Amino acid sequence: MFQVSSGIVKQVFSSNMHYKCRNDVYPGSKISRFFVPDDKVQWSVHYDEYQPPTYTANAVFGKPWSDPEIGSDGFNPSWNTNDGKIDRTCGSHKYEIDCEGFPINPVGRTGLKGRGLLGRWGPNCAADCIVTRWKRNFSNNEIICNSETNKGVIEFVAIKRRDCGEWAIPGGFADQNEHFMETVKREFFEEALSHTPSVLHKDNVEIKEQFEGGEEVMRKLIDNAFANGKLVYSGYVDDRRNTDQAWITTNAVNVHDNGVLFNSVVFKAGDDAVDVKWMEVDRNLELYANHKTFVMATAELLGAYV
Ligand code: RP5
Repeated sequence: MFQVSSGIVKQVFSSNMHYKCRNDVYPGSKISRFFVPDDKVQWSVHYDEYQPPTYTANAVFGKPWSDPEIGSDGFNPSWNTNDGKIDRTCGSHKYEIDCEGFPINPVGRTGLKGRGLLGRWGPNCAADCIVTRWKRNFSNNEIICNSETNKGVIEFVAIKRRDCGEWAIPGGFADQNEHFMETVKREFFEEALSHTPSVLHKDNVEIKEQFEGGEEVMRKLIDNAFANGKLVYSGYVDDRRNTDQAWITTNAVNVHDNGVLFNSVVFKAGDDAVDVKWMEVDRNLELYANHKTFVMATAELLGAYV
């Protein structure tokens, strides 16, 4: 269905560390996580004192996008598999299930049990897109190069998250049965173009005005650009909502524009985003979760300055 070429696929699992889901008050709550120092993150290291609190936000229960409690009648999740509706895989790595039937965070301790704000036990599949273009000189349209490395500089579309005010790449959770290429496109339209698929209709006046050259043409160009997207990262996200028993995974896709397409698009923040802009790739970037890793993998793939 989708031709997804893989660039540099980076996977972050047990050999790596997570930071953003430790040692803080859990978002949207007053629950403090149990303190987990760096050297006690890995499950293989004994931490006899470890007694994390359990928390699942009320908003999670009974939603179409959330699981029932572990042990509930009729709830028999197929861990580590994609049953066609819900993807419970975690990249190419398998996660363990404890003796009480709870999936175990593959990176390690987070200081909290339960699901927090996440709907699924174990992996919660998201998808992210890194829409890039070369940074060009306005006067002669030449690519601007970094003076030390002489490599071209790229810019990417960043959104400011409504929940925490941090800059991020556009992304969101996959709907049931949804291929991640569909998720990235949908999320990009929702967060960076302020349009949900329901209003992406060819007779929509607002979108016609937004796109020079006609909405139909622009839709095709954007579809083409996304169809040529390259998978740059697949795996664990160091998200502040992760717990010992529920965590976010993503497929991050690069959509590179050689300069004609997204220049004619007026970005407008929508849905979970309050702002949107082109941001330059730089070593000192600060982004939500581990989105910087995905952006850096993209720059590497494009042979750009990192
Ligand atoms: C991150 O949270 C993912 O990388 C994705 O960008 C995002 C999904 O959550 P929402 O933006 O839908 O809250 O972990």
